[in-house]
Amino acid sequence: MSKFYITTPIYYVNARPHIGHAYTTIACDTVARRQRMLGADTFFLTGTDEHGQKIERAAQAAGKTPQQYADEISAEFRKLWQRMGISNDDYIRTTEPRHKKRVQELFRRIRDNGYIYKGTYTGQYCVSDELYVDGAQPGDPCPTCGRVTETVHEENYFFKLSAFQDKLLALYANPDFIRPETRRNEVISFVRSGLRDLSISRSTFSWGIPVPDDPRHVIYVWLDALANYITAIGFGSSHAGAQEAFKKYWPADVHMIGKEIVRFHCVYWPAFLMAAGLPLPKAIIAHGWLLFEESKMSKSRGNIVRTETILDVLGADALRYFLLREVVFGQDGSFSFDALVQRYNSDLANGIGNLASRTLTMINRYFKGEVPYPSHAESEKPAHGVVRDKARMVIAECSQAFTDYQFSSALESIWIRLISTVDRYIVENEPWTLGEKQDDESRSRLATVLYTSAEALRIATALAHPVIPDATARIWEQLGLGDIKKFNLNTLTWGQLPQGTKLGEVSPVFPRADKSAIERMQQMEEQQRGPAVEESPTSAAPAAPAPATAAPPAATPAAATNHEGKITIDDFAKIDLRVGLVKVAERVPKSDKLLRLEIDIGTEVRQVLAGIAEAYAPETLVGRKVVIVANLAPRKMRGLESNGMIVAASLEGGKPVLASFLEDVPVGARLK
Ligand code: ME8
Repeated sequence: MSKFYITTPIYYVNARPHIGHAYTTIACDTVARRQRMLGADTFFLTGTDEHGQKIERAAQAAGKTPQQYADEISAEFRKLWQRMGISNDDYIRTTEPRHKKRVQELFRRIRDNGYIYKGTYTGQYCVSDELYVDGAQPGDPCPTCGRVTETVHEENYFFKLSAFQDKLLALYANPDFIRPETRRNEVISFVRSGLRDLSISRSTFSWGIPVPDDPRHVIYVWLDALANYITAIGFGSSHAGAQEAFKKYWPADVHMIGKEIVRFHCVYWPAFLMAAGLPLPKAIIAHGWLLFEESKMSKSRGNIVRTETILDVLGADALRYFLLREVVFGQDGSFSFDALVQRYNSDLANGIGNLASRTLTMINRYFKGEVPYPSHAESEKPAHGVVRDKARMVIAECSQAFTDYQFSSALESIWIRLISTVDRYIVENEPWTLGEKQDDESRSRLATVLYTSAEALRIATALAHPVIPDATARIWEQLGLGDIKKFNLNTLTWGQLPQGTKLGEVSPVFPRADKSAIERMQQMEEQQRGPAVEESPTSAAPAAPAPATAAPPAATPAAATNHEGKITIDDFAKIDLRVGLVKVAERVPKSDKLLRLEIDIGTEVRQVLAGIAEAYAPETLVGRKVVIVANLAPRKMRGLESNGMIVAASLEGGKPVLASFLEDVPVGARLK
């Protein structure tokens, strides 16, 4: 029996799941279900990525320990996948002991093979992407998300990535390793431009897996996270069963990911594996982004759609079908409630749902619920042969499209070529008219038309099962065929529907949705858009906040002042004042007054420009706690973006004095 191992990315627990995460998970689930139907011993893995600075900060902002925080959000992902009937075989969390031990083993192996050395990293880092941004200068944005990078200066362990440049390029010669082609070309040109060694530990925070024999360091979160693909199936375990599983399933057949994490999967991951002497995954498939309101759906942009809303109103199959049919896999695609409901009605309610209910209802009515015998002479006529030929063609086309991960083409083939053809065929042959006649010829034609329709329905149902598992399982039962899970897709050919099969109870699988479905979903989303657990957006995000200036005291926004010059407590609450910790301070070239600061405000590090250079030497500020107005609109000064304002006493004719605290206060604490 062949095996098939497929993985989703493990999702960060810094925010709740949305339909962007569901998209990858649904695509993998579809592939896994299809592989099982083809008889492969399939293993489908998903899980959550719980370590690193990003999670540590998100937990801090939520007032929880990182472990509490990770437990809560990881449970939400798990619950959602269960509710959606996702068929994963395991769910890995990077905070589990099994994972931690095995990651340390991987680190050891790479080190023992001579690919790890100690050094010092000074450079820029993007916490949101957990990415070292080579060649960037302080204040530069992250090339991936556009947020301002933070300056990191610390002792680290380095991985000799540069030693793998040629081996990686040789690996990419296989056109199937990275798909689609555009992503492969990007990776090739990135690697050709030269690889620098990669820092694979951090020593300035502790939320991670300790480096073996040197627990002052934690392992870089991407090495920790990527390793899930092998730790979950038993790498590094001393148990015989786990070792067997690893031997059986590794290497993975497919890592499916979004396009923004291609570099980690296509460059770092194979290099880590080569360094450890382990086999490489067979393919990495990168899909595009789901857009909502014109930009990438993401927690930081605040434009997410929750999966639960769609499940409540239309069900999981509707979402699965919509995402895989509407978005060309590999490209970006837009989500809208209008388009979702339109697709649902046209393809599911009026398409396969209607085909099933009318075909099966007529078999009930005219043949007492038993699949009729088609007449041989009648079925040889071209009118019926059209459907049979289309069905044969669609079986072949669909198989190719699924193999190429072209879900939308596979579904297009089933719906446009097969289901529409049968719909037309039924209309042209008017079985309801034939059903009123009792002569032999009419009975024989009626039997052939209904057999042909039911057989085409069976084939469409089997082919669509991996995409819309619930509805197709029900149609299969209604066709009297039992449990669809037992059906082997390799055997699918025209004419297998046993004549005389007794139908199951017929009931509609996709009731039509009316216009109110759109409004209901929109309302549900609006109600949910309260305060989220997510990081707040920064300069790159369209709804960018915070701002900056020199050092005047926190000004009261004019709009908040009433006619007596007083403001209400609610007005004051609009100002997001927070305790920040200065991480980096330096003079802005050609300015006497301005300093450029990087300030940790608990949830993120902000670049702020402050006119305090005449009062404070930059080196005296690093490590000092300050008060910052965190929700001013960003402002540019001397070409640099300032994202926040430091609060200071502004003295007439004197130098500004920074607001500070006598007691110790945690970074990120709000002033109110
Ligand atoms: O990157 N459109 O986790 P993450 C399409 N922990 N797919 C989307 C999407 C969107 N708008 N938003 C999210 C991480 N995704 C790391 C991965 S793997 C070893 C570590 C999907 O929570 C897509 O698969 O940011 C994307 O790659 C993934 O979620 C990112 O999830």
